[in-house]
Order: sequence, then C-alpha cells, then structure tokens
Amino acid sequence: MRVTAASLTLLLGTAAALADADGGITALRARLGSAAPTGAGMAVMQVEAPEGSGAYAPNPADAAFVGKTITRMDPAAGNSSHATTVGQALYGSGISMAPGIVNIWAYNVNSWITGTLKVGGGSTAPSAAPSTAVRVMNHSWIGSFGAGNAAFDREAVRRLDFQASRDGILPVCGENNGAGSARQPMMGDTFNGVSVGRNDLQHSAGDTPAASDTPGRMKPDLIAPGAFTSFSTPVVGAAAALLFETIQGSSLSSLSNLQRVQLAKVCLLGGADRDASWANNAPQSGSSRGVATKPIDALRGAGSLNVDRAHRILTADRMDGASTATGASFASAEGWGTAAISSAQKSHWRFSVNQVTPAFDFTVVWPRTVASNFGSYTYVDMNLRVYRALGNAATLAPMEGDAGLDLFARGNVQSVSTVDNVETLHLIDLQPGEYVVELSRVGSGSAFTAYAAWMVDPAAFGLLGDLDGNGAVDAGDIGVLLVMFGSGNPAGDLDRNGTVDAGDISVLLLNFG
Ligand SMILES: [Ca+2]
Ligand SMILES: [Ca+2]
Ligand SMILES: [Ca+2]
Repeated sequence: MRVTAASLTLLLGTAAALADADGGITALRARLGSAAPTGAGMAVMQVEAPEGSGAYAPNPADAAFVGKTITRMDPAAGNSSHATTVGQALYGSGISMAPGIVNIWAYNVNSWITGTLKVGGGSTAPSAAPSTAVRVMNHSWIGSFGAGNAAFDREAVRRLDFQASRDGILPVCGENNGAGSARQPMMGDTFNGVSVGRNDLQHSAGDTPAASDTPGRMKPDLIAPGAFTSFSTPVVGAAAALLFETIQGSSLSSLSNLQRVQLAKVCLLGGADRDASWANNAPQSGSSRGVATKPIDALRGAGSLNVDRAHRILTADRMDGASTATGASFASAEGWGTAAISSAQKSHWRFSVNQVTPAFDFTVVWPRTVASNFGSYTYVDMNLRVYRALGNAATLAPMEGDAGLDLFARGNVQSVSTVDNVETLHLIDLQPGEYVVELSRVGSGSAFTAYAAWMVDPAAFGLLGDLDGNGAVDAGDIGVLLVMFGSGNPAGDLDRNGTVDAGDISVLLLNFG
C-alpha cells in the first residue's frame, strides 16, 4: 500500500521570538552550578515540515550552531528559518537548555514518514535511529493523512510509540497553535511521548478523536514557554535531553530503552508546575468530591515545564511501590519509582506529613505496547487513589466526599480515567497525617509497569507536634492539643489513630524541646 505523504497538512508558524519564560533552567543551573547537565553526549532527531521552497533543515551557519554537526537526511534545499529557530530552542548555544547537544539529524517529514517511520510498510519496522546516542525526536509540525485515511494516522502514531520504546527516544510533539484550534492526530496523539502546548494556552487542546487508538485521551500532556508550539516543543525536548544525560551518567544507565523514556516522561509530567489555575476538575462538593475522571488539566495537561523540579525528582531516591500499604516505607518529599502490577493487583506508597501541606502531587504514566506488525497494541488501565492511613496503615480511610472536607482544601483523591495512560493526584492544603497512595490495575492481562513521580511541598516535613508552627515543639503546642482534645481534628492526631487523645500527648511530649 502506498501513502501519499503530500496529503499531510503541516506547519506550526514561522520563526519568531523564543521562550517567554525559562522552564526552570535558571533554577536548575543555580542549584547545580557547573554540575548542571547540558545535554552533552545526547543526540537528537529533528523532523520538520518543509517550507515553501522545500527547505527543511536548520541553517548550519547560524551562530548558535557553532561546533555542531547537523546531518541532512534528505537532499538539501536551502535553509529553513523555522527549523533554525526550532534548533536554537532544542540545542542552540546561548539559547537552549541543552547547548551540549552537538549531533543532530535533520529530516523532511514528507520523506521521513514513509522512508524512515515506514508508514504503509506493513510489518517493516521503522528504521533504526542514526545513532544510539539519539534520545529525543522533535516534531514541530502537525498533520493528518486526511479524511478517510485515519488508519494511516493511527499507524504513524503506533510506529512512533514503537520506536520510542525500542530505541529509547522520547518523541516531543507539538499541538496546533491558537486557542480552540483543531487538533491533528500526528503526532500529538502519542501515548509514549509527550504532546506539547504553550504556557500562554494558545494551543489546540482536547480529547484524542474517535478514530484514534483508545480515543478520548487528554492532550496536550505538558505546556512550555514559547511563542508558537513549534518553539515550546523543543524546549521540552531540550529538558528531556538533560534528564537523559543524568540517567546515563548515573546508576540508572542500566535501565532499558523503554524504561528510560518513561522515567524521563514521568519526571517531566510529575515535576510540572501546577499553579492555582490548574485543575483536573474533580467535584469539590458532594459525594464525588475529589473523584477525577479526567486525570489532567484540560488546557495545561500535567502542567508547565519545570526542568529543575523534574531533575530533582529524577535524582531523588528511587522508591518502588509496595504490594501492601503496611509494607511500604515512608517516601521522601520528592522521588520516583516503578510498580509492575498484574490484573487486580495494587501497589502502594506511604507518606507522613507533619504540617499543613500546600501541595501534594503524585503522577503515574505508563506506555502502550505496540505489536511488531503494527496491527494492534496493548493498552492497560490503571488508577490512582489516596487514603488517610490510620493505625500504622492498618486502616485505610476513604477521603472521597465529605470524609475529605477536613483533610484537604481542594483537589482530587482519585484519578480514574478509563482511557488515559496518565493519572494524577493534586491536593491543596493537605492536613497533617499519614497518607497512602494506591495504584490499582483495572482489567485483566499480564503484569504491566507504571512509572510514578511525586513532589510534596517541603512545608509538609516540619516537626511532628509543632501544632502552632513556631518551629519548635513547646508549651504552645500543648495548649493547641488540649483545645483539640477529644475531636477528630487530623492536625492533632499525632499518633494517627483517628482521634485526638492521650496517645497524642505522649507523642508530643516525646518530641518536646
Ligand atoms: Ca485509569
Ligand atoms: Ca510549636
Ligand atoms: Ca490520636
């Protein structure tokens, strides 16, 4: 079967100003100094729609590209100003987060999609990446094979997801520009990569279409600085390159290709900034208070790129999920882990917060598995739920509905999409206490691995018993506790048994001074 690549509709705007904010790179460099990753050793593929002249490749003479090798994978047809601006954001010296990237392979999408990705090629696999150092594939274009050809759109995205897992390459895929604009299936419908919008929210957003695989999934996955999606997308690609460099320079270098892509993705999504506007629209009153059936923000996805937070998660201690709540160790403020769970199994992470916690965020992602003939794929459904843990986690108390009114100001305690391959818990002003996050597997099938990332505001980890928040466990706290005595106030339930009682006075006295 032959595909007419010319039927693609393309392009995301022409060259213009770059980032309007820095995506966390200033904080990362300030924190790590000369040890901050630069993307060194990481290589990228840059797939571009040709300009009218046919030019698709960055200008190798651009001042930001000194010392870089840009290999043109199709016949040269001049320089593309669009590709040059994308390249500046993805790897440009003095501009990009990842100026250490020096090896770039440039593709014209019209030949790449059949010649390299091999859409329409039956069971022929996508070509191997031009180098095993390639870790990011940038797609600052959008497209579709057009009416009646949805099968090709699906096949293209399956092949992209297949290559991501096979070769350890994270696809970053732009959304359309313009608030309310039409989405395109390529390549933003990706399961295993990241679709990208803009911090100013001037991008297409919504559910993947009925003709897509597992339709109804929320897009974009992430927003980032940039005046067009063409230029916010490579900012995410550059951030990913920094994470991959860190992975490869650490004990995590033994991770498989699939694992490292999913780890980078969950760090990007789990570390994203969620401002006061961010919501996954769980009801905030009534019996379904806190139950989110759509996992992320409809416009902002998982949030706004923050590479510093993503990197902090990545370099925090790994803690994998535990099969029982009581068997789980306490997790730190930041971290990541995996959980391989089969049908009807659960996995758990346990948190103890001593102060009112401004923000508690827990994110999981997992990939789909595409069959090697591209005729099918495996999608599994997983869900997140958080409980209040009592009695050393022997009792898991539900937080949905009115039960959560005294425990958190707003947010969600369940993330239960039936179609997405991301779930997110986002809680504002969580009361002191112990909490257990439960990842559950819906439906049947063999074990599947999810990748989790969390960030809990450091304010959560003050002194146990410092009820008046003055930085010491002292006489004032005894006064506060006595006022709470006999109530169910979670702030005073220091021994986590569900009521403020004598045991809590003992805990306070143990921590006194
Ligand atoms: Ca789910
Ligand atoms: Ca105190
Ligand atoms: Ca108690």
